[in-house]
Amino acid sequence: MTSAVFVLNGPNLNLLGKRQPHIYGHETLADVEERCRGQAAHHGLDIRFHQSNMEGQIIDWIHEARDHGLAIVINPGAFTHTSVAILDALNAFDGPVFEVHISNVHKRESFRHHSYVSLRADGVIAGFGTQGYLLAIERVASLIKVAAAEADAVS
Ligand code: CA2
Repeated sequence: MTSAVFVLNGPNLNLLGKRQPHIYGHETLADVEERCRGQAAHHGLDIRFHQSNMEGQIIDWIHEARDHGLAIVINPGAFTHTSVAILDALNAFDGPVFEVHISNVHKRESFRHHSYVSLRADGVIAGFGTQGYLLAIERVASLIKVAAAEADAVS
């Protein structure tokens, strides 16, 4: 059964707000989760918010989203630039996928300029700080409203 927006976070994002605030800001991941939940609730959407430092765990959550996910918002962390396995898992998910990066990866080292996940993502947000997560949820909500209006129109 499809019911929630999956917000997935990759390695080291558990350190958000605790190190490197000049790059990633002062908010913790718990703060981001709370804001995402508020934004989603405003649109009547549920959230499943997860973080893992393990590639396989992220892949398992993507598989879970195949049955229970309306959309995936993912900040894959450094796996963005390395993981064909996460790309393959996302390719097996049918709904919208939005890739979020807190920092502007294109302004950083060249190894951050390539993303495997972008080959699947329907949209990419980078450099908007943690607000990027909220913008992605906003986009998911718009897509769901349009789909519901189209379904109404044909019924
Ligand atoms: O800008 C982003 O959101 C990134 O996905 C963050 C990844 C990085 O490898 C990507 O190139 C861009 C790193 C996440 C590490 O997060 C930390 C947060 C605070 C302190 C240390 C690491």
